[in-house]
Amino acid sequence: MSQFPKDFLWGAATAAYQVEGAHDADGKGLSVWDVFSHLPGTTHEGTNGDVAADHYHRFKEDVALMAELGMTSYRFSISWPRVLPNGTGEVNEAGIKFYSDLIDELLRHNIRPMITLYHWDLPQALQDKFGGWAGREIVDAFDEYARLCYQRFGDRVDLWSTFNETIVFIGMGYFTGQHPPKLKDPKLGIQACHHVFLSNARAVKSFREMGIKGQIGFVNVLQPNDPISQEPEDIRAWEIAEGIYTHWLYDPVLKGEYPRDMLEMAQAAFGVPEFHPGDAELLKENIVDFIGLNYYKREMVARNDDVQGFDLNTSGQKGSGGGMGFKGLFKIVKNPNGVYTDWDWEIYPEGLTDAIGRIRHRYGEVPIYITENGLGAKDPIVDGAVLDQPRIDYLSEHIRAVGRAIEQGADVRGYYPWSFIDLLSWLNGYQKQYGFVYIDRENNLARKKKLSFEWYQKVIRSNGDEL
Ligand code: BGP
Repeated sequence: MSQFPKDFLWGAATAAYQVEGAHDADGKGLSVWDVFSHLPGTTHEGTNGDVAADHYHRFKEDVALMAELGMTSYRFSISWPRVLPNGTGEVNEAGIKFYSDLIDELLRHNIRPMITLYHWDLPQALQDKFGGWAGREIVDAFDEYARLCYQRFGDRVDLWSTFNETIVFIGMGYFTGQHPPKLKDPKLGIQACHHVFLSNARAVKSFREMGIKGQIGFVNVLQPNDPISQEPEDIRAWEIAEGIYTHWLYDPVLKGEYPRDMLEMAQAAFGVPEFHPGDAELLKENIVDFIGLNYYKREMVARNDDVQGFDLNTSGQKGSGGGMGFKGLFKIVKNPNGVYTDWDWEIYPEGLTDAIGRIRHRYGEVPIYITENGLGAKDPIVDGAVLDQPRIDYLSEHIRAVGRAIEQGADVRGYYPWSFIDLLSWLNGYQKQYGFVYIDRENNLARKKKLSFEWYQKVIRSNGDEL
């Protein structure tokens, strides 16, 4: 008997910049990623999302494949500059129509849409106007954008999340300089992060004020860090890492306040975040309905004897760089006994059960969706077939890990592997594949089902029994 509830959602995820292409079609404005990826030396061999999977033009074909796969939900993001080319003001009706048609197509196939409002493609116009997330004006701009989306799509969509992985777009954008806006300025980064939390709270408030029927959440990547040893210095380093990776990112949206120890540390070191009157109440009154949890890997934490104070160098791993400016207080090290992917991400399924357990321990019984989980690999093609057995192994172990969390009593409501189709990996181009569907980039972006497609079909059909 399956541990998964009868109405458990079996989905898959994508994000606008990584899948849509059509980066300047039909009145769309440029995003910070459209600009950044065209700067020399920013991405793997200069790859960008200009075309990506061309999902913008082929969404009907893609939704038909989702239906064939048996998906009951699809997590995708809206490109802010596609619907509001300047970030605020004039609406691009062609952009609205694209999402509206996509939603209708999904519903026609009984696939429940889950929308992410912000998956990193900020309108460049807002970056230029007031410094993007670093400017307080962003809070009003985001609210305007969120309201537009609720108004146009809220009649048909009942699962929403505001932000995807703040630690990554703020950490890599403001601490390590690997993402737009390419800064290494922790003070600004912490303030920008505060604006993200305020924007989330305002968008949650609007969602409720507008009476949208459904739930709204916040998505973080959660790598349960473990200390490399039980020595007190490593344990202390791990506590700080946990404070930054988890408490800093979930407390403001689930408890409506910052973790006190981390807040004191940030204010002592950088004098931020700066609060305006009403900020604390706004956070307190607008906690989210659910959390989305993205999980790929574990990271091991050790004391950092190499640097004094703050170190902004990155270990080269996404999500580990920067550590919100406190990386000097710990470092990420390799697990000598770990199993790693070709991109050096530790494969550790137990970590997913563990991550869910840590959330329940700190925040109680909050509904959880696993909004991303997957294996990035160069899939072998043998006689024309895409044989991604390692992906099947990875996903089945992680689904088992979700099942164990449910057995322990966790309220997990859905699972969205990353990703439905092969798409752009932000800094790694198209060579790091995640999809159930392969895209032949030499042959007019033809879609081809991988071995994992058939496997996931069975998983869904058996509600997680046949792994
Ligand atoms: C998450 C992002 C996704 C996706 C995934 C895989 O952090 O939310 O957008 O990119 O990671 O990461 P990568 O493409 O770097 O392997």
